Amino acid sequence: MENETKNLDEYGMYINMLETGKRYMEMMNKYRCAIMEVETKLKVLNTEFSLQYDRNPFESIKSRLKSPVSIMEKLRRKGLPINEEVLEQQIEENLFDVAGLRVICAFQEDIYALSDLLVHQDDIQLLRTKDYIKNPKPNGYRSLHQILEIPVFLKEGKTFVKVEVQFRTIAMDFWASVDHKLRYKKNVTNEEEIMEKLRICADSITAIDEEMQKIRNMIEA
Ligand code: 0O2
Repeated sequence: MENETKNLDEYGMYINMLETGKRYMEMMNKYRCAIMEVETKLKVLNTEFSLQYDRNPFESIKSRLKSPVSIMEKLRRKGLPINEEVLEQQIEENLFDVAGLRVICAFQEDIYALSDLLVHQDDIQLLRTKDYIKNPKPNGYRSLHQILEIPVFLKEGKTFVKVEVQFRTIAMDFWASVDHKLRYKKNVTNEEEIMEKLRICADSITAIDEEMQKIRNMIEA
């Protein structure tokens, strides 16, 4: 493929463009604003929940802008042609997680309650859902991923921006962050055994999440 033949200097040139080019800084700023919009919406829902039900549906929110290196790696992984003329368009049309939020909830039921309230707001369009809670990945990964499109109002007018929101429980987040760290360990000889152990841990964590949910339901019955 054309992009696979590009050398590292060219790759570096695109990273530099994304880091310092005015056009790309403006593009990244749209994603930054979109993160702020969605975060505010979630915080508003959290406040309303705590007034009505005396509990917070989420414990914390983390957000991040995808780094230029990760953007370029993902475009390459998707096999998309990379050149200066189409770079901005390739990013906007094919990468849905440049703006990313991770919402950490105590209980599984709150994940669905919160995401339902969010995606039904009339300025939000839900573009895609990947429910890795109902359909876990083979390695045991669980999270609800949703791609939203929201309007961002800039001085030159309204623009629509895609944002990825990942919802998971505290326990799922613990598993995913340990899994993420282990992925970067090189020269692992017993990879299959480790994968199997991680999958077993993911299943145990799910069993605990389900028990915790039952306990809350008993308390609130
Ligand atoms: P980072 O640094 O977390 O952003 P698509 O968006 O459909 O084009 P993709 O990216 O494969 O393709 O979509 P998917 O599967 O919905 O989501 C990928 C993201 O989910 C990853 O982001 C991780 O954040 C998370 N994720 C998915 N599977 C796993 C897993 O097995 N373990 C862990 N720890 N996280 C996972 P990135 O792109 O890896 O990077």
